[in-house]
Amino acid sequence: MVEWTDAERAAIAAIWGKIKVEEVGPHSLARLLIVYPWTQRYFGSFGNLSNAAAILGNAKVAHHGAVVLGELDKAVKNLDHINETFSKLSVLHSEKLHVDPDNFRLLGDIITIVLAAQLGSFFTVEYQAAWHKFLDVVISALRRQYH
Ligand code: HEG
Repeated sequence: MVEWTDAERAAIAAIWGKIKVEEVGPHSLARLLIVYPWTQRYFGSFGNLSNAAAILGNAKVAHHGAVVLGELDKAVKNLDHINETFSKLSVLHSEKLHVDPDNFRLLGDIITIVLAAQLGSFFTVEYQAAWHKFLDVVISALRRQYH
């Protein structure tokens, strides 16, 4: 069971309040596909992913990026029950989508980089630490149903 300090809860809420899901989500997924090209293999139905410009301009990537990031809202609102919140999503990624779980960490790191660039000095080291812990718990919940 994860324990959160009041400062961590406040930091996660403050960061989440600043995140524009429709901007950060699409941009983060596009970066994942560009920086780690092997992740494209899961998105064969998304059309043209042949170069960075195509990925950045791909409407399916943008839409899915917003869906993925938007899902984190559930974790933010259920900090004490993240495993249960994501148990079905974990089964989906493991048994149906067969996503290598290492990719969750890569996406988490990319989201953090995009946030740092967008939030600038607001993203203090204390905030980064709380955000990193939050993503770690989310990632561990998504990995949970892998076996
Ligand atoms: Mg996943 C579908 C969330 C990482 C590949 N992902 C989904 C869906 C959600 C979601 C909410 C839609 C589920 C549904 O339709 O019922 N994904 C999600 C989160 C994270 C994550 C919260 C990590 C923070 N996903 C992730 C990674 C990959 C991936 C790292 C691959 C590199 N997701 C993936 C694919 C689909 C989803 C291929 C199906 C997309 C589609 O065909 O529409």
